[in-house]
Amino acid sequence: MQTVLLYCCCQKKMYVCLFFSPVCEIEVPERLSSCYEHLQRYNLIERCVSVPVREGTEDEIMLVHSSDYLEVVKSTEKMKEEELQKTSAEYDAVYFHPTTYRCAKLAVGATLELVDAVMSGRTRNGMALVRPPGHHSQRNAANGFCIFNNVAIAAKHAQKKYGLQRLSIYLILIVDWDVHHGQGIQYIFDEDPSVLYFSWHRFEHQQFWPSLRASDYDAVGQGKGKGFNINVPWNKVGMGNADYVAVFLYVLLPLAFEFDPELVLVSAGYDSGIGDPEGQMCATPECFAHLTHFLMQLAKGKLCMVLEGGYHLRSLSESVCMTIKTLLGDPLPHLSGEMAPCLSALESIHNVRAAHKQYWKCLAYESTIPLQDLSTRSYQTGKAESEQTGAQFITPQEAGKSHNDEVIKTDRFLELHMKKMMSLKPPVRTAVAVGESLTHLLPPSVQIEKGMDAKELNITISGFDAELAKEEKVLKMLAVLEKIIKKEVTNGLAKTSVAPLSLAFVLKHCSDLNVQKVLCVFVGDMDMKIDLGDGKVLLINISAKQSEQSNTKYNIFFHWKEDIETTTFFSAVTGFILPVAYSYQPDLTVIVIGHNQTFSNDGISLLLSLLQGLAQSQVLVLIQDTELKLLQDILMVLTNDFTPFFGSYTPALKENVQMIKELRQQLQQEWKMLQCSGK
Ligand code: Q9C
Ligand code: ZN
Repeated sequence: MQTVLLYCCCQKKMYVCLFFSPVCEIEVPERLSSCYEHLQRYNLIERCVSVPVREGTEDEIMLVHSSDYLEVVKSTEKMKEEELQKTSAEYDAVYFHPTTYRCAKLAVGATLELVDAVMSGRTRNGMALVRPPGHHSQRNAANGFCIFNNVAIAAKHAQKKYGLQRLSIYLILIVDWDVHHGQGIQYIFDEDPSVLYFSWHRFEHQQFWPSLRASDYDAVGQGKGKGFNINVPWNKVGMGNADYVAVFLYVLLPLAFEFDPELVLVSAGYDSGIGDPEGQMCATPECFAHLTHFLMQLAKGKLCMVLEGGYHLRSLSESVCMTIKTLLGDPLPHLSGEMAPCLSALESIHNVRAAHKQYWKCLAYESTIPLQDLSTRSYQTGKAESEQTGAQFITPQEAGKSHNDEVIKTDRFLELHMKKMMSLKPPVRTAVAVGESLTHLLPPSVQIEKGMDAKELNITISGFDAELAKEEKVLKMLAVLEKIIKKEVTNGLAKTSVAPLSLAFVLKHCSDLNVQKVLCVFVGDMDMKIDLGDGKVLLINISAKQSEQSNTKYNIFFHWKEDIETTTFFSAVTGFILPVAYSYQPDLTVIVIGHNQTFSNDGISLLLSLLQGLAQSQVLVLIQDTELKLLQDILMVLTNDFTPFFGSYTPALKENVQMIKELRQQLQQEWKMLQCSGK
């Protein structure tokens, strides 16, 4: 399965603003050519399938826009400079050029080709690199550099073409991570419950463009569409990786999984990235890899990225590369910086959750009191919070001196960062150690471990364990582990008959090989305790049995009460396990899957899939003898051959939600990503 790339290259050096317009001077052709050059440099072009672009038709454009407006745009094709300027002035922050109409049609067409490639199953996912952007444009108006609403047209097109075929409503999720509010998309789907629109945006209590009341968190949709519009206002600049990940974990992902879309469209603007003059935010390029990875878990991986904003050429280009690399299934990069969301972000998260409580089961036990007052107060004093700001790298305030200094600093930072990042890709994805009887059932892409001898492995286990360590099974398992650590493979799986003992061997070997931080997740009815007290191992025990042991920072027991239906412990994954894991930032993840009757294969697969975002995707799965289906599901996730469906959403038991809440409170000083409220 592949990733498709659409690139509107005909626009090079053509479609520019011809007259003096300080507002528009950042929207330039180099935005696209720079992305393309970076993609070439990292050899990503040849790894994608390139599809030629076409013009969108008038009918397609009129899925969203009025014919009157279409005629206005069409008429600009023949205009002279003066007229162009006059027409441009009729809209907010827009410029027209004689090629605007043609380029805008190509942007629509490219987006639709992308959707068709993904919907037809010809490809798993893809990205359209287009200009002009679309998310501000409205039925009757151009706005904010946007002429036609590419993503909104794509949603209507997909519903028309693929919804009717199946005689059912076709649910679509639109994620708008551009730093501006895509008010155009919000207006178009405001009353439509079949399109869930999510947008985060620089807002600063309505001071920031487009300064609309309708951009705040309490705009939840109208009429039948109530609950299907999610706005996350950023009331401060300087938001960074931790803030973005926190919003995904606590707002977008729970709602998106409950919504269960069949297609995900992303208004992928990169003005929310570090160094952007419009956004003034601090998220690094690798953050977009993680956001992409999260979204790949939805809709069986049917994910279409469409470029919107992004005006710092280097930041934009590197972030686009990270996005495409992730779509292709490469290992994820480390997220840099301390993982702790800032107070202002926590307030926004709290407020959105409160505003949506009545529409979503996953928020049923939320508090309802908005924190507007608190937030307004901190804005009025205008002071940055002392303990944590979202700004882990370079805040505009910090750089302070001159814009130029800031740009240079950001550039140097990006250069260093990307060098590391792009070297990430072992030739083999998955190594497996299983008994002979199973090898014929393995997918062809996996490397079957033949086993090394103890000398090669440098095992220094002595005494009691020495004999056991010589066993073939153990040796094979350690060989897989060693390949992961040495980055010869990305991940691995080993069957084991005694999981706790195997884990002990694994941890000993990790320590010998100097792995600093190992995240261990135990799933099943076991009761493990490994608190070495040095923080080198963090153990999360997920069990249906109540444990006698009490929680410590590095030894966490997670008692998931048995459900009548098999539990997809989704809320535990996004609400607890991932926040702890992202706070810890491990170098290796070991997942042990024991005997259990409680947890569904879907739940386990989803957990594993999401944990691949950590530790540069280096994961070792130890699996105790269980059914073959689970083994196959796990291999499917590890090899990334295709994206499974992780089951539909079942709301968690009240006891379980309560348990998560308590654990979160208990541990949120230690693991900062567990905070999800500004209270
Ligand atoms: N004083 C996109 O990123 N700024 N559009 C207007 C007016 C316009 C951004 C400032 C920013 C438009 C797609
Ligand atoms: Zn933007």
